[in-house]
Order: sequence, then C-alpha cells, then structure tokens
Amino acid sequence: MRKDFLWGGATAANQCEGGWQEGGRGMALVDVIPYGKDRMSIMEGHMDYKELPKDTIYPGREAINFYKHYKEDIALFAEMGFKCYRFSFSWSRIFPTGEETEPNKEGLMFYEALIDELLRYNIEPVVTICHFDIPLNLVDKYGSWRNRKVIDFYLHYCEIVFRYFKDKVRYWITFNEINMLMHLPFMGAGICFAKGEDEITVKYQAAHNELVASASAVKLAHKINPKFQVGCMLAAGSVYPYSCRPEDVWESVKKDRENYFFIDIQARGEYPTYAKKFLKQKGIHLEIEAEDEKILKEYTVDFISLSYYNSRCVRTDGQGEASKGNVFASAKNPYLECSQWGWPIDPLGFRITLNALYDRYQKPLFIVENGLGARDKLEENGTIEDDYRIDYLKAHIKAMIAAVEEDGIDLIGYTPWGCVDLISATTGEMSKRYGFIYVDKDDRGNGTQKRVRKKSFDWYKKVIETNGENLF
Ligand code: BGP
Repeated sequence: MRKDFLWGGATAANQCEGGWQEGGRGMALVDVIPYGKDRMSIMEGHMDYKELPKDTIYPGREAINFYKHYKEDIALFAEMGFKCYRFSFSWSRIFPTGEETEPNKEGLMFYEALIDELLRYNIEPVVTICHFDIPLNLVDKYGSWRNRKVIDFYLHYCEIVFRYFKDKVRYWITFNEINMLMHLPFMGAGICFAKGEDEITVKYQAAHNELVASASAVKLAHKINPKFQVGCMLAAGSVYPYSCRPEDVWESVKKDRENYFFIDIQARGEYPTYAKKFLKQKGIHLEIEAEDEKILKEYTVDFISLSYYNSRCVRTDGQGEASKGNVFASAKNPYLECSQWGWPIDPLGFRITLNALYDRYQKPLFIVENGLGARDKLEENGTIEDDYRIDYLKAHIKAMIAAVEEDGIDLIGYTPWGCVDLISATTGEMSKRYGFIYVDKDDRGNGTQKRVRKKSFDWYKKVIETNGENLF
C-alpha cells in the first residue's frame, strides 16, 4: 500500500454527536427519528414525525455525546495511529434553521476545535457535509430536497464552511450515500410523502436537486481552494444474478444501474441514456433548469467514496428467501454467511465492487465505510473479545489490498465505520456495534458512556503501523 494511504475511521454527527440542545444547534432530522416500531415508517417517509407518541425515544439526540467526548475519542483514534478521520458537520449546528445569512459562531467554533484537535495529532480531517441530515425547519417549511430552494441553502452552508476551513480541511464529501434517498427517503433526504403523492417523481426530483447541489458545491469548493478534493459517496455493493438465467443477469444489470445512476452523473457529468429512457417510460417529469446540465457536466467530483457492507443478489423466479435486514431488496445468497443482523458477509464481493467502480469511473476511490455490526460483551475483567470483528475486517482488508496491489485500483484510504460505537442508522440501536472502542450505553439510552478499548483496537493499531502488511 502506498506510504500516504489514509487509514482511519468514520462516524457521522447524526449518529454520534448528540448535544442536540447545546451551542445554539437547531432541530435536525435525526432529532425526530425514533427508536422502536415506528422507525421504519418514519425513515421511509410514510409516517409524519409529528404523529409520534409523547414517550418516544430519539436516540440521536444524545447519541454517544461526542459533542462532549470528542477530545477523549480523538486521543484514542490517535493512539490507534489514525491517519485520517471521517466525520460530518451537523448542518443545524452551523445554520440552526438553515435559512440564516450569518452562521452560528458557536457551531463553527466547535468544529474548529475538533479539527484543531485532529491536526494536533496529524490526523487528516475528511468532512461529510451532509450525512443523513438537514435542519428540521427546511423539512417543515420547504419539504426538504423536493424543493429547489434547498439547493441555495445548502450552497450557502457550503460556502461558509469552505471559507472557514479553507486551510484546515482538504477532503470533502457532498452527500453521504446519496442513493439512500431512494430507499429511506426521510432518513436519506428529509422527504416525507403526502397521501397519494407520486412518490417516484418526488424522489427523482429530490435526487436531481441534490445532484445539482453537489456539482455546484464542487464548483464553489474549487473556486475557494483549488487544492480541495471533493467526492461523492455511494452505498455500494455489486448486485449478483442469483443464477446464469439471462433474466436474472438482466435484473442484476438494472439493479446496479439504480445505484450507478447517481455516480454516473456525479463522476461523468450527465444523465446516462438508460436513466433518460427510464424516466420517460415511467412518465416522470422533472423540473430541470437551463443551466443544470452545464453545471453537472463541468463540475464532476475529484474522487468517489463508498460504503461497502455486503454484495446484493437478485432472482426473477419468485422463489427463495429475501435477504434479511437489508434496505436494498435482495435475494438470499446461499453461499454467504450473515451477520447477527442478517447482512451477508462477502469479502470477495468487496474486491468485485471496487473493481466494478474503478472500471466504470477511472477516478480515485475512497472507502469511507465498511465493518461488522455485532453485539459485544463487556467481560467482568473489562475486556471485549471481538474476534468476529477482527475476522471480518481482516478478510475485507485483504480483499481491498488485492484490489489495489493485484488489480491496480487507485485508492486514497480506508475508514471503517463507527470506529467508536454509535447509534445504528437503520435500527436506532446502540447494541449494533461497529467500533474498536466500546461505549457503555444501551438501546434505551442507559449507561455511563465510558469508553473501553476492544481487542480489535490493538489489532487495528498494528494494521496501521505496518501499513496493512501485518494482518495477523
Ligand atoms: C450506512 C450509513 C451509516 C451507517 C452504516 C451502518 O448506510 O452511511 O450512517 O450507519 O450504514 O448501518 P447501520 O447503522 O444501520 O448498521
């Protein structure tokens, strides 16, 4: 692996920061996403958060209180030898309603202190501008990303942070898992549907608006600092045909395209032919302004970042089980074992996915999420023996190294997800843990929030120390 390879870890404000009423932060999307039975309907945009019962638990409001613990957590990241750390800004900490002209100084100062802390340890900050997040006011007042006005609010926010952190941050990601908006529109993009609304048109309109916002952010970023590296971000995972039946193969091509659609535009600069045809055939009419095409074409991303948890699989014979626990509808792949949450485990699929993306786009890749969500047990002697996590990461890192060294992929870095335990996006649980660092907190919010090093902590430290050569 190259000497400057960015080993690190990843988190996001919505799932770790908390401090929802501190430092002048405004209400955010995550503050109204509940724990429990209504979570899915809310995330899918099929239930209005205002209908939730009074005693609802909102795990993201406090999360692991990174807002207060960030120094301690960063010290632990430094101890593991992190070269970079991916995190996100909370938009409403900087613009409480999203509509202000002037930013909330306290919010900017918080991120400045955080970034300075990273730089003190020579850890490169990688900032996600929008990770499943938007000020709640923009959701209530404008219907979130379905409305073009939100593009301007987003760009104003970008302009402020690009200028403020001009000399301190180099890597920026415009939207986390941009394709998630098709599957969990409220969590992904703040979209809640009215009864009887034409959902597919709303989703593609919101996608178009985000894509224009993303390209415009690239333009702005390069104007402010030509050294900025701006990336898109895909929830990746190649789609396998269940069999070599041509129908299965064709279905897998179509399913892959549903995800590539976003990156085709962000990396190649235009709506691909298949997407234009699809929109036409479905009678989806989008509001596209005259200059949009030009912006999309001229301001493509510098790199492509991605999350990879598993491959996907499709079959068209209507038989067999569905793969559990996955928001991407998928058939169960009989060759793969699954995690405790039913997510398939497929390290070779990682190499396949990286190759597919690199073949298609020929731009540097950055793996900004990967990992195993598992239940951990804090032993009486204070240790956590998470060998299952080490096994998962080891197999995936081997596949990643093969993709780089044998297949020739240009890879910037690797930041496993939830390097410190945090709230799960899909389930809202604390017990679905990814970290090298355990956080004492349960699904109902009880616990001391004490941080404890897991067995994987020392293992990952050695991986970084040896630049991936010593996986043990
Ligand atoms: C991705 C998100 C993350 C993260 C991760 C793991 O979709 O970008 O925010 O949470 O998946 O998913 P989960 O938390 O549901 O296990």
